[in-house]
Amino acid sequence: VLSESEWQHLLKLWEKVEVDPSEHGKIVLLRLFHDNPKTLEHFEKFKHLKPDELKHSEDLKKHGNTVFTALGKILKKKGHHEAELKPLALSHATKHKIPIQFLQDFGSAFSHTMAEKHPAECGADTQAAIKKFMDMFCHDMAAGYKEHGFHG
Ligand code: MNH
Repeated sequence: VLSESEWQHLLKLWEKVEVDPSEHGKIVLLRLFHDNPKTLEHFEKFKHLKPDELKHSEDLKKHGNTVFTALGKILKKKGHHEAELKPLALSHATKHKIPIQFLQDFGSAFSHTMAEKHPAECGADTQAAIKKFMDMFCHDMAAGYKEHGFHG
């Protein structure tokens, strides 16, 4: 459970993200694919691209926007995100089949990217809040996965 001040740190950081969610999403996804190349294999639409094509892909920006718009909606619920997580758990368990480990890797890529791009908004308190938030997200997604019989 996050404290009110931890949520406030996250919401303040998110104001920076919202200036350009597609660019933020793209950078985090590129970092995820670099850190764990297995994650890329799950994307039919990206896995055949050459590194240079991936880096300049408009479609990756579009997907980055999709992911970060969803993440922002979840964040703004400050823990009351059951309704937002339900469809995500369903699609990521049964359609995309994304192991929880990959969601954790996404969390690390997200946290590292934020620290690099927004150092002023990413002090120790905010970094700890990001970790708590992503841990909660992964925990709740895992619970959703189990309901669909996926033990990723
Ligand atoms: Mn993910 C599609 C949100 C992490 C793989 N993802 C989507 C969609 C949303 C989304 C929204 C579009 C609607 C849907 O299919 O449910 N995804 C997220 C969020 C996180 C996330 C908020 C983390 C936070 N997703 C991941 C990770 C992977 C992944 C990590 C793989 C390693 N997601 C996918 C794939 C699709 C998808 C694959 C389908 C993409 C497509 O072909 O359009």
